[in-house]
Amino acid sequence: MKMTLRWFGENQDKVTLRQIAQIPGVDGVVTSFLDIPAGEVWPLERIKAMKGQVSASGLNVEVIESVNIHEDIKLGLPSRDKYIDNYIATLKNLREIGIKVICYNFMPVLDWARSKLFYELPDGSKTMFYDDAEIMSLTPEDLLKAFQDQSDKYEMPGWEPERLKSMAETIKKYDGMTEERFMGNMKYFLDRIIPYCEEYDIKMAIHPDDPPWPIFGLPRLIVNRDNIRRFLDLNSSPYNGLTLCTGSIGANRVNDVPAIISEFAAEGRIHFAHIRNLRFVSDRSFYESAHLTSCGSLDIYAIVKALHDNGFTGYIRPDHGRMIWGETGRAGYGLYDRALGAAYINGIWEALSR
Ligand SMILES: [Mn+2]
Repeated sequence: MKMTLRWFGENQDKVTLRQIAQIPGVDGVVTSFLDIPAGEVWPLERIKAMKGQVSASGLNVEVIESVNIHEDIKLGLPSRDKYIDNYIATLKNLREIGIKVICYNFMPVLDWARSKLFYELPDGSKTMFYDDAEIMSLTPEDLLKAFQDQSDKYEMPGWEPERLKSMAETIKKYDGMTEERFMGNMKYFLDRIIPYCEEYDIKMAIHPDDPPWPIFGLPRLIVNRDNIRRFLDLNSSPYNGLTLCTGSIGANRVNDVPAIISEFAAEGRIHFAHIRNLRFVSDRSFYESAHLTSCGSLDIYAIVKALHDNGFTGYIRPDHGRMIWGETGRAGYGLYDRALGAAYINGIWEALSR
């Protein structure tokens, strides 16, 4: 297991590489270029400069989160081939700096959703809150505006204003999109890129849908054990794998997260794990708690044990944390609570390994 922390890049993150390098047991960062629109080729010079900067801090960079998928690929439009070619060109450039895993998602139009980005808990810490009734009462435009109003001026990944400018039109294009056709579009994408991934030794790791049920009438498929199985069967190469996000899969209380991890880790299909805890307020309403099992509704010990006992050798990062000790910054991505999460997960791992 290799412990990492997400870092959003120069000028995109208050948390510095130096701070990350000082967290015990964190060897690397997971990063991206938020300003490059989906569908464009990532320039090799920028990739190399980023690698140089990360290495100078004594950290590795072997995971990219995310290289986003152009909407035309998800929609299965004729223009998708051009964007898939660009995706392959980006993979080729990322191979040059030794990238091993790409985290991505195949969520239509909208990425993750929350009703509050800085919900204050009784102890004064602030965290993200999801309330399904509230989300369902909003239009996608309302939600985008709510995100922008709350985000403390940071551009939220997946909610880039540029990408969402024509959100209503893009959502319309999904009219009549069936699950079968959507799965077919996933398969088309995978079958074209996976041979290159094998050649470049870069594993694809799809992130589950967050929350794991449809919002705004759009299909969302990476939501439970059976659908993950269908997805992995679309292309049986081990290079077609998962980012197992405990908070996304765990948001549906029917999902048995440790069992899902055990099954797919044993098959070598989990390449990257996002570990966070949630506390349910009701069935479809929760906030993101501190990582400890005792702080939330998920059994983080059982989750880490499921990875450990099934031979997981990939990357882990603590997922969202709360804002504590007066810290401000990018919602979910402060330094302190995530550092505590990394230390906690490292502690469980060490105990399991001894
Ligand atoms: Mn996640």
